[in-house]
Amino acid sequence: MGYSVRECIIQNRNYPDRKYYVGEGKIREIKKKLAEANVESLVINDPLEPAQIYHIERETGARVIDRTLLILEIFMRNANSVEAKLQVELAKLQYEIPLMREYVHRYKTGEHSGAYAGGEYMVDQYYNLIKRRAAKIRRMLEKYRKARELQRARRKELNYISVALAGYTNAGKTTLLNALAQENAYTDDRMFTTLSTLVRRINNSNLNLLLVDTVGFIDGMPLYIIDAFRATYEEIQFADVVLLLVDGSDAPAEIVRKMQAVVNQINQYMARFGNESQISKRMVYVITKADLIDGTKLAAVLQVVEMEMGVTPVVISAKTGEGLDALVRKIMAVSALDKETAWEEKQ
Ligand SMILES: Nc1nc2c(ncn2[C@@H]2O[C@H](COP(=O)(O)OP(=O)(O)OP(=O)(O)O)[C@@H](O)[C@H]2O)c(=O)[nH]1
Ligand SMILES: [Mg+2]
Repeated sequence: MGYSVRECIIQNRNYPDRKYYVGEGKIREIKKKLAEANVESLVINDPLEPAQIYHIERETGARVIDRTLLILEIFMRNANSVEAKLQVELAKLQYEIPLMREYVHRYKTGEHSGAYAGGEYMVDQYYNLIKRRAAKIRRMLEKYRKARELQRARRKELNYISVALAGYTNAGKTTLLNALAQENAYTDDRMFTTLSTLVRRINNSNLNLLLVDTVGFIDGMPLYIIDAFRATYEEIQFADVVLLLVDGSDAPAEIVRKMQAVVNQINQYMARFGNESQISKRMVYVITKADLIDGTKLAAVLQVVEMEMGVTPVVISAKTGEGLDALVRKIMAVSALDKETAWEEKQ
């Protein structure tokens, strides 16, 4: 987000403090540091309870940005289509409603004063306004979802095989789409560069493959963000083949952690919205940025992934083109398998 980081503070605890997240002594220490260094914001790398945000802000006077709000800020900065903007706004409202409730509660019980000069009535009014806005956005997003559904049906009629580019944020999804479809979509070494889906046909006239770029995953992403982006994640749910991309230039343990985060979130999504559980059969694991890894590290990565995830990933570099042919072959094999299963199930 362009913040300059003054200091990182870590506290070892068995569990987070209910009131301040860190201990009471620690929060005073932080308060002192903030005042001395003239720092305005406190970023906390975990999602916080509304009451914790309230207490930390009240104690330190700093603006608290928890992990969820930071993700939302990045989303807000990067949303550039009408649909993505609405999705982010909805997620932001979902974030704010419980926080509002917390402040309203403190206000009503007299614990907090001044923040809502204008009185209880105004607060209630604002609260209702937020709820009405959220309902309105949901209705608008529903129209986009319907439109996507129609597009998918049309693609199916034309016998296209849809391939969703899913995976951790910054894994190289858009770069792969650019390489396979000779497209020029915007990529960047930052998180959540892509917030709108983009559908492109693969640049090979013999194959009816459609690539669908999607929003990346990150661990600790709350379900209501996934919820708000439902129309986007549906592209994964209904794809014939789902590529699960993870950055190969990370450490092996990090690669596994990211893969697990993505799989968990897709499973969470499917448990909520999906009615078929066979998505794992349609998944292809892809290790990206092979040009940044040497042979020894690659062997270590493959071993850890096979051991921990029980899968053999395809290794590619969108930059050099390495592994792209093998990936396309794998996609064709998985989609053929899918058709066979569907046929068998029908019998
Ligand atoms: N060296 C190397 N860099 C790559 C490769 N693929 C992607 N990158 C870089 O990785 C960064 C992220 O790439 P993107 O394609 O934007 O990643 P993404 O998965 O679409 O990211 P989000 O949309 O932010 O979730 C960019 O700086 C790319 O240039 C690759 O094969 N090799
Ligand atoms: Mg992208």
